[in-house]
Amino acid sequence: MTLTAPSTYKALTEQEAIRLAQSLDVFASSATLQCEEIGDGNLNYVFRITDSATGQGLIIKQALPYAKVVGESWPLTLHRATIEANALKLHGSLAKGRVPEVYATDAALAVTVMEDLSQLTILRNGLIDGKHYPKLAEHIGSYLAHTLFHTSDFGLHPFEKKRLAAEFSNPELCKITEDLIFTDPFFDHDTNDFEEPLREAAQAIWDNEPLKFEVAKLKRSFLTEAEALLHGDLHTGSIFVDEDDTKVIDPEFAFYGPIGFDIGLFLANLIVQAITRSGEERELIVQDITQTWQVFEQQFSGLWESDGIETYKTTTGYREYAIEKIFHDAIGFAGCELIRRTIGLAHVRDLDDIADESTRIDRKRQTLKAGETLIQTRREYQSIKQLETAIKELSK
Ligand code: SR1
Ligand code: MG
Repeated sequence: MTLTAPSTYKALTEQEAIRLAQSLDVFASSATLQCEEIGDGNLNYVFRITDSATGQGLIIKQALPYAKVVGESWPLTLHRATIEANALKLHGSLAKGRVPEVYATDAALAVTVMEDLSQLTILRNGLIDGKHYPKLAEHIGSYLAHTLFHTSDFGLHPFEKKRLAAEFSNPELCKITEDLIFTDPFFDHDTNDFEEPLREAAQAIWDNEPLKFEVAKLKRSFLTEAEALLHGDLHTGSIFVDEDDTKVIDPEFAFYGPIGFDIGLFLANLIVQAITRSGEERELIVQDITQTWQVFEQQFSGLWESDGIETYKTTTGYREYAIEKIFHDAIGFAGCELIRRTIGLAHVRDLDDIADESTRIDRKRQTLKAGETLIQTRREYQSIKQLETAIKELSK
């Protein structure tokens, strides 16, 4: 689909977003279109355009030349819109049905036009409301297995893999993750943000040299291990859901990195939910964590057998070694995500919206403790059931 757009960047107004939508071959020329800016993320504008008569809609997402969460003082590449659109297309071809359809893109305007998913709910919002999504673990486990296997050297010719790694070079967005997940929360840095009662716990992290040594190793893995094309920011705000469907959105942080990173971020955001819930509701989330890993492991192993191209794929122990590395990396990355969501720059509503201060601080202390434990003990877990037991203990 062609987009008639100016050839230079300009932040769209709602009226301009409507005009852009009218230039696409989607709505009837007589249609009355309405526009609403619905972006609640940290970085972009998201316009929903709707035909008032039919209810038919589409999404126009536009990157801003700065990080919306901080303002114009934090400039940010517009190229992330192209990275996001291309990652959506590639991941959508590998994990069928799990990603919104891209209708059109414009690199100069940093715009992606895509499927409207407003019949679904952002997973984080649904989870905070106490909902449970029965297909979530199956869908995300499968999405992870297919996107990560088929973009790795296990499933892709090395020429194509290196071409993709170059295409998805994303240094500015990676630097955000390097700083906000792997560095700043582990030092007394001015980007950190936490309530005063957490200072002692934060200081204990900054003083914990063995912990920081482990985080340094995880950061090095993130910096250097180009294993597969990651989503790069797979938290529960990057997923739309309902009872039957799951769609992964927002891969603007996509790049070639360690396979365990996407898995770890997703699991960490479920662990936050396990910590904020109790009883049967907590049990359901813990089961989702276990099932996500089990589905990932089973399908990744299946793809290894059916589609693997690595000559060593049948060498005794190699598949188990590769999967164990992913498991231990994921647990460590989950630990870093738990800590940064608690004392770093970018928080989560799951914790911040707990109205009662003493409960909120207790839950945040638990999240920090869970993060530290997972980072430091990650190599001790030999099975998902062992990890499940630890998560139950840490979230009590
Ligand atoms: C300045 S961006 C802050 C966070 O928002 C994104 O969703 C990423 O998680 C990033 O770390
Ligand atoms: Mg995002």
